[in-house]
Amino acid sequence: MEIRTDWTFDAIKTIYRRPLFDLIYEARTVHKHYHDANEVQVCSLISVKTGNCQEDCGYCPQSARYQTEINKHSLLSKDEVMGYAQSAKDMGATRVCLGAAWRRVRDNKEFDQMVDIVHSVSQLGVEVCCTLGMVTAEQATRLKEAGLYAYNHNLDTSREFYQEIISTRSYDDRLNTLENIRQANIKVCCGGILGMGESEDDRVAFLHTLATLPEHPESVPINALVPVKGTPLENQKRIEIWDMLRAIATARIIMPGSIIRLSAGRAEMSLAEQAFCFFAGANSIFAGEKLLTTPNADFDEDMFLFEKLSLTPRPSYKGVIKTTTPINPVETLGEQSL
Ligand code: SAM
Ligand code: DTB
Ligand code: SF4
Repeated sequence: MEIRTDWTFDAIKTIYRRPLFDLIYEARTVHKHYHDANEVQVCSLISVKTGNCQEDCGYCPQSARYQTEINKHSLLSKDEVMGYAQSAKDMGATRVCLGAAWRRVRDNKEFDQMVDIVHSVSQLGVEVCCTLGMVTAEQATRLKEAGLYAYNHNLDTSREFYQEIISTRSYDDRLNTLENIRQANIKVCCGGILGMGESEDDRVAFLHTLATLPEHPESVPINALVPVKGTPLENQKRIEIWDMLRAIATARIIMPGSIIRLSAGRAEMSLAEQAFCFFAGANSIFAGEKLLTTPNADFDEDMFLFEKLSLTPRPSYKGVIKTTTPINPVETLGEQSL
């Protein structure tokens, strides 16, 4: 159960293909050695700049190339963002992710403003994550100095399938930004989307790429595609829960110390399906009425589920400690009760 970055594709495929109950049982065992077993982190998303993006990501309602019904707006003021961030904190979020529909960060006034926003939000005592597109090493360093905790930059799928979904940038562009973030000593948040029409091998290859990066991303968002009207993927069939579970459990086993975030797509999942995802190793959600542009799961229902499953919110800035004994072991029954 050591943390390894030398996984082979075949080893991961074997894990992924195991009988589902065996796969989840192993994932749960690994989970209990690396994480407080019944903790789930509550995060919040704020779309600080929405729409008009130059990229052509086939899943994304924010690309300027597609006709979608979103509320486009330029970069929000610091006061507006602080208002949303404070509400997110009040609701119980310990991590706030600021998303901008940019292809890449440019060294201009807007970036200066973004750096200032990061600084102020980090003063609230929440983990601040940003997702602003491609960044250089220098830009990453500026964000780090402003107090940025993590940067989200998804690989989204396998290298092979990537070009079917996006033509305006390459997989290597993504990897390059991830390296710049690492160099700046910012925590890496990198995951992907399931249900874009990729094959099982694409999913395994995607997980393989994540688990063989020089260091595992500390945070791995697993999104189920939200098909949005007007995007090329609007008619994609919803991913089956069984495939979500396999991907989450496999990610948990091969990247034991990472936080696996059950991200987009929860609004379409039943509470029982979501509970199953937590059991398979997911330990974070985005809460609040919206993701970036699409509706999210209902907050009251999230809290209801936490209560039913006796889950507690994970505090901010919590590191990972590997123990030799499971954290929160199930108490064994005494002789007399048998
Ligand atoms: N522009 C930046 C970038 O591409 O890195 C940041 C924002 S982008 C919206 C962040 C991530 O949201 C994408 O990498 C993708 O994984 C996810 N995403 C976007 N649209 C989605 C959709 N319709 N369903 C599920 N996930 C989606
Ligand atoms: C991630 O992997 N998922 C979040 C976060 N990182 C930025 C975004 C999901 C966006 C879903 C589509 C939307 O609401 O626009
Ligand atoms: Fe732009 Fe990011 Fe959407 Fe791609 S995923 S179109 S880069 S906002």
